[in-house]
Amino acid sequence: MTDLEGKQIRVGIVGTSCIGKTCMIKRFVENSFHGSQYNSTQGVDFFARRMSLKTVGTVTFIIVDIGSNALNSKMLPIYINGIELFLLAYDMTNSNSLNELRKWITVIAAFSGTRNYEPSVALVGLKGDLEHLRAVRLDAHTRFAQEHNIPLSFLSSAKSGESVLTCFQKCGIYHLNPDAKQRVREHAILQASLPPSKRESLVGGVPHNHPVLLPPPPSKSVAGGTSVPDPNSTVCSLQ
Ligand SMILES: Nc1nc2c(ncn2[C@@H]2O[C@H](COP(=O)(O)OP(=O)(O)OP(=O)(O)O)[C@@H](O)[C@H]2O)c(=O)[nH]1
Ligand SMILES: [Mg+2]
Repeated sequence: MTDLEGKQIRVGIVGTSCIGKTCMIKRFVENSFHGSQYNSTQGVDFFARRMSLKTVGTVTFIIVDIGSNALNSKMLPIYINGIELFLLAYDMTNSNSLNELRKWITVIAAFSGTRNYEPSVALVGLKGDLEHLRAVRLDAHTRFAQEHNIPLSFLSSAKSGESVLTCFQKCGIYHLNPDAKQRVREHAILQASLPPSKRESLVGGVPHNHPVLLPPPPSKSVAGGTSVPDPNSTVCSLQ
């Protein structure tokens, strides 16, 4: 691949049904949110967005939206083949959706073992705008991430747009910049070794004073359902 083409990263978003996976991707790719519609994803859908990342350059995110029913499908190995970054998603108003991620963690570990490569993994709590309905406390989120050695975690909302762009940016930098990856891992190990009262809290989707935090991007940040079509975005589907 030439410098002109830039880098590519294949991202898979997984989790149980109706937790907001597709909405999060659409917020990232199209900057849109259609709250009244729910069409369960069958098989997988593909989306793409190209953007520039600090310290990395131009990156095309190929995003595989994996329907929750894929977990029991014979096609699963094909759906997740080549995914370099998994976003393990749950709905923060539904504690069962966090527990359900254990199944995906087992699948990803088994698959990576057979392919001899290690994808990056991030934990993403969705529907962050529904704070009044929260069922998963921040300490449960953090404990889950530590228990499964997940170094990156976010709370986001497709509805408000909070932390959606940040999540993809930071995950992209983590995956593509070895120095950033090293710093995040050291930080995660340090955090895990501290007593809970000394750990950084998660605010606005990312840990405070995180070593690879970048300032939020100035222009493309999102708000309340506005749709800004992006010429660098595209979508297709495979079922
Ligand atoms: N309040 C709120 N609702 C959301 C948010 N994201 C998604 N929803 C709603 O949650 C429902 C499910 O959203 P989807 O994105 O289709 O869920 P999914 O995880 O892709 O579901 P499957 O394709 O069945 O696996 C829809 O009714 C959305 O309107 C959010 O950030 N805030
Ligand atoms: Mg979906």
